[in-house]
Formats: sequence, structure tokens, C-alpha cells
Amino acid sequence: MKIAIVCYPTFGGSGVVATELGTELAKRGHEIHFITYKQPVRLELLANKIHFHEVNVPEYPLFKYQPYELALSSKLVDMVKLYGIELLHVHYAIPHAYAGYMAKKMLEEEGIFLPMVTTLHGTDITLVGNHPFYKPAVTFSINKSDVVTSVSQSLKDDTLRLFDVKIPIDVVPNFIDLQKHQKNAYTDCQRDMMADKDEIIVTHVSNFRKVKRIMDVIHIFNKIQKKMPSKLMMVGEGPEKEPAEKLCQELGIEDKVVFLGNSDEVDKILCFSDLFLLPSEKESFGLAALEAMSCGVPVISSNTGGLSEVNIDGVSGYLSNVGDIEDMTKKALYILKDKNTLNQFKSNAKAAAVKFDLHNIVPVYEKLYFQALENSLTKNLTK
Ligand code: GMT
Repeated sequence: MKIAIVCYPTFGGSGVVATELGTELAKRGHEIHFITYKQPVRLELLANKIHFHEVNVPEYPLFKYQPYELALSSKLVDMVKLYGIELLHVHYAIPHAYAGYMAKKMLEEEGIFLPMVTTLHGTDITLVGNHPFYKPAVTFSINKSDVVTSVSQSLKDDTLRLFDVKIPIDVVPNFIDLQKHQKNAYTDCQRDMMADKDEIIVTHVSNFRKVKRIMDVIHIFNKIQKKMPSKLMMVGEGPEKEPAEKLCQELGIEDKVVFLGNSDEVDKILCFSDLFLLPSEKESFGLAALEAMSCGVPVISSNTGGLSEVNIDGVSGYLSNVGDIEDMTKKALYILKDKNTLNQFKSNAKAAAVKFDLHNIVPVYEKLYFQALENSLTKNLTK
């Protein structure tokens, strides 16, 4: 099948999932066209059957805001016609589902029917999409999709609670390429580059937005490092980075916390990590937690959103209420208390990640694509 994938190309779970999905679909014989404003970060090479089409939005002095949706829908129309694309998969509803629907309508005028699959990822529903400024357009574009998926049961429940959705939502969890992770299983982790032999390595990976509760990460680590020699790896960039650096200075732990910025080597960093912290305010799934688990790193997370569908309490790590730093610290110290306990949690984390292997999940998307084709055909025949 010829498939167009629209996503955010930056560091962030939805873009990562979309990129990995497209890459695997190409391996399975589909022709994939990524359409976005920049080459997706994890799209390492433009392999056979993978194309990338950049959406350009020319500057014009009259515009306070550049009309990206307009440029995206025009690009979609052009690429669908040029390459004979048969299906559109948009990741993150805002504004992708809206632009996708406009493209669909434009193509319909020319007798081309383009089924659209919309994958809801998180804040497109919970934080941003639910805002009164966006809600009517988000509701409309969800209902106009031929197939809608959400990355967790929790996100599906949120969507049904917050929006007047009239079509079914399929839960398709996020995934990781376990084979790739195993192939990359760095045996020489260069751990000694980051910490002394007796030091525990705690890691956090995110885009450092408020919703990630970065200050909780620092406070939890501060309490851990008082009990045992340890280092904290902070991976990512975002608005909370500077305040976090300041807090480390105030607490006098700046020499124990390493801010690594955005990294293409998350696997390597996880390889030498002993514990992963994800105390988010909201998290529809928590792809970062799954990546950690697949590298054998136990997770201390909040119990918000879909995190309990990924991180199994008492098995791959522990979950606590949002903001309960004391409980998170207590549980972290329990995992780290001795080598045997830590090793048990490490192997449990790895085992719990297996069900999210891409080979289990990508065929589910493929099946839904055929369903979308059918839905679109039925809709258009009955018009
Ligand atoms: O929704 C966001 O905040 C951005 C989005 C992203 O692009 O990283 O994150 C969401 O989608 C990820 C991939 O499906 C999930 O793993 C994250 O949990 C989810 N983030 C939130 O719900 C805050």
C-alpha cells in the first residue's frame, strides 16, 4: 500500500512512534511518504520505499501566524496525486487531522478518495485539544476520520469523556523494536565515563515541559543521593531545563546531575542506567518508560494516564500518586537497596517490555489500514 504519514518530526514520542512505524511498514513492502516540516529525527536514512516531502510555509509580512495547516493540506493533495498515495495516517490530532480532512475534501472534488487514520497521542486530547479554542475543530476532525486509534485505554477513556466522539476508537499501544534494542545492547556501556564504580545511575528523558514535573525528578534524586552514592542523567531540552539547573545549584547537587541535552544515543545512556524516573502530571502512555524498560531499567513513575498500562506496579518498577515525592523516593530506594533486588527489577522490566514489541503491534495497524480503506469505500458508495 502507498501510505502518507504526517507527524511532528521533533524529539517526542508521537514523532518517534510514527517514524518507527513507517520504517517497519517499508520493510514489510509498503511505500511510505513522510510529510512534515523537517526530516523526522529518528529517520536515519531514506531507505528503499521511504520518501520524505518537506512542507514549506513561506513567510509573508501580513501573517502574524504562518498558515501551516494550509501548506500541509496543499502538500498532501499534491503528493497524493503525484505518487498515487492510497491512505493517510496522521499522528497527533492537532492540526494534522484537520489538515488531513481538508486534503481529503479537496481530493474528493477530483474523484480521489483518501481514507484517513488518526492516531491520538496525548496532549492533543488531554491538555491542548480539550481547550475551548480548539475543541470544536478537534472533535470534528476526529469524527471525520475513517479510523481512530489511541495509544492507551486511558487515552481512549479520556477522549470519550472529553469529546463527543461518534466513531469507534481502537486502542493500539505504542511499541519499540526490541530486536534493534537487543542488537544495540551495549555490553561496554562506558558507564565509568559517567559515574564511579560504586555510584547508582538514575536517568530521566523528556522534552522538559511542565507536564513532566521536572522539579520532582530533581527532588527525588536529591533524596536518593543522600542515602547512596549516585548520579542523575537528565536527557532532553525544554522550558523546564533552566529552572531545573537552578534548583540543582540551590540544593548543592550540580556536580551530581548531568544535563545531556537532546540525544540520539538514548539507548546507550539507558544501557548504563539503574533507575528511570517519570513523575509526570499527565502521560497517555509514556514511551520513554517503555524504552527504559526494554533496556532493563526499572521505572519509578506517577500513576497518571496510561502509565499503569506500561509500568507494572511492583514488577517493572513502582507507581505513585502525582507529586508524591516521598513515596517515589521510598520505592526507588527499595529497588536500589541491594544488587539482587535491583537485578530482579531489571530483568522484570525487560520482560514486561516484550508485549510491546513492534512485531506484535505493526500488523494491528496494517489491519486497520485495510479497514479504513473499506470504511472509506462504503462511505463514498453510499453518498
Ligand atoms: O502529547 C504530548 O505531549 C506530546 C507527545 C509526543 O509527541 O511526545 O507525547 C504523547 O505521546 C507519546 C507517544 O504516543 C506518549 O508516549 C506520551 O505519553 C504522550 N504525552 C503525554 O500524554 C503528556
